[in-house]
Amino acid sequence: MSNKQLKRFGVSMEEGLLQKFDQLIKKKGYENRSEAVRDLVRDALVKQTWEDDEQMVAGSVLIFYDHHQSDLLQELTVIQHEMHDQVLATTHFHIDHSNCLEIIVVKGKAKDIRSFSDQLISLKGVKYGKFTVSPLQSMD
Ligand code: NI
Repeated sequence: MSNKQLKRFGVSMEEGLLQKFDQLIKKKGYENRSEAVRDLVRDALVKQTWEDDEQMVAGSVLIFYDHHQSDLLQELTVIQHEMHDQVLATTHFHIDHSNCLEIIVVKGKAKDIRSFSDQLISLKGVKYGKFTVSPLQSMD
């Protein structure tokens, strides 16, 4: 039996909560409740994967920083070299005279990727940092 076969199930919820859900669906542009629920379930599954230390995950670390900050470029390079097996690509954008935006694509065990991401984002001079996780395979 294909696991892509659609199964129907009933969901009960308070009227007020359902109204808010329908408003959200409209705002986000979903065709129907089913598609919105599927995305919520996928999000929850990816989030759970991310919490399991040994799970393989892929994703990207986005960091925004001032390249004039002393030692920062050196520290960014050292941390990325220490994780050379997990870093798939790094793209650097010179946003203006001082600021840089860097996107680092990574793949590895959740615990290693989390540690890598935390190290980069917490560096002095990094003004904003965000990690986004992606599933490694389709969750259909
Ligand atoms: Ni730059």
